[in-house]
Amino acid sequence: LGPFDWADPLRLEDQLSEDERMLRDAARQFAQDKLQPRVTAAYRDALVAPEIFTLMGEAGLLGLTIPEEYGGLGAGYVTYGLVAREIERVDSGYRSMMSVQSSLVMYPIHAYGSDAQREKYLPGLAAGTLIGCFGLTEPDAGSDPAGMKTTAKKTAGGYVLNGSKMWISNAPIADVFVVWAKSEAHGGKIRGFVLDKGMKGLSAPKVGGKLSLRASVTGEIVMDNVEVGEDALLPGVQGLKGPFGCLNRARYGIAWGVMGAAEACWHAARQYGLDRKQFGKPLAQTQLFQKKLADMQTEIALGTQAALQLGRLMETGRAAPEMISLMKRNNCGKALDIARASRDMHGGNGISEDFQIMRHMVNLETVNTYEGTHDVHALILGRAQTGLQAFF
Ligand code: TGC
Ligand code: FAD
Repeated sequence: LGPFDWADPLRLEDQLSEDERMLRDAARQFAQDKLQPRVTAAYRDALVAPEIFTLMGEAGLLGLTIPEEYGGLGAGYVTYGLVAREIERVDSGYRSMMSVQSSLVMYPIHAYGSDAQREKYLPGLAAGTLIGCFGLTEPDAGSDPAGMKTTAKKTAGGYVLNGSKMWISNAPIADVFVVWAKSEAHGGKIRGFVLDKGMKGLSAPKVGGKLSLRASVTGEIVMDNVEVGEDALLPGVQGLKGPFGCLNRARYGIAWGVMGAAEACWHAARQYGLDRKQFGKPLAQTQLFQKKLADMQTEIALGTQAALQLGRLMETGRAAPEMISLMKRNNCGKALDIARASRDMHGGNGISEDFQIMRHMVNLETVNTYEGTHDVHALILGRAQTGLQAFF
């Protein structure tokens, strides 16, 4: 038998290629050098920071899986996951900014777009000089996106869009809007459109009063008779599988990302327990404290190992959406439990911004909800194993 590394119990490190480790290390350095120093103030003051995109672009972190000819790195899904984990180790909001840009904006333009759309948008999105957002959710259609009310009506030269989207990450600072609407000309099927900031009738007011994910700006998208040409339509997909194809990638990234936030909370709890003495001994020398650390270590080891397996399946075209639901759901739920336990283990300090745990904990409430809630993914898995759908 070999040695045991408490921080990497199942030797995840040995299972990565040299290139994957190199890109992961570069992302870790970027996250610690450029994001960590600003996050406490960014969160407290809900600072809107478009420059994060150009910093990420310069570091090569946007559209990692997109081919090099469009400004990406042509990297694999394991690398994408490892990078998400490093960014979310700092803050879920920063990972959110990156995942929306990469999986929800660059991916559909690359996978479903025309050559002209790819050339127009992808290089700027990869560089972070253009910021993208993805509008699926509406005020009355969240878990049930098929209930959306946004419409696209055919005109002589294109379409006119009407409707509103709610809870859209990046929207108030976005240049490029990927929005999903029911198109009359396509039998009411859902189609994707790429809109540009400044179009007449298009606005993206900020959603205020957010107590979670405060380092990432969220908005509405209001479309009031927005006229677009035929060239705004994403030609390569129709139906809900369009947005879901993007969500598969983003949900997979979240399964890795939340493990970064969970690791940050776990390591902090361990160190706090070693440093702080009560009743004449370190907190970490109590049975209850050690049990909590062991639970964290176990869930993170299993969660990252399973995320790696899912990434390998994605890279070889063998991943199913239900696998992604399983991993998104479980890792988000476990990360939230770990953050809550770590908050508790820090005592009063656990509520202070200086210790960072409460920020992670409150962020993870959002991550557990967006991209399909914990319970909605349970229903997807329940349907897959019973053949009975329980949504309605
Ligand atoms: P259902 O009948 O299941 O499917 C309709 C059509 O869609 C296809 N499909 C998928 N295709 C690819 N991948 C998937 N994961 C797919 N899931 C479904 C399906 O094959 C079918 O295709 P077709 O050709 O037969 O028409 O649809 P339903 O209406 O019963 O759906 C129910 C449910 C619950 C599964 C689904 O609506 C759902 O997942 N709801 C959750 C909504 C959600 O995730 N919203 C996310 C919004 S974006 C966001 O949160 C971004 S936050 C990002 C950040 O800041 O980081
Ligand atoms: P609802 O669907 O109303 O759900 C409320 C509760 O009911 C949940 O607990 C849910 O699990 C439960 N529920 C729903 N249906 C059922 C059922 N059939 N059976 C049992 N329980 C059920 N969306 C985008 O399109 N783009 C974005 O960039 C984006 N960014 C976001 C950023 C933030 C900060 C947040 C908070 C959300 C974001 N979202 C985005 C929206 C997000 O995807 C939705 O909030 C999410 O899908 C849930 O929808 P809802 O809020 O309408 O909740």
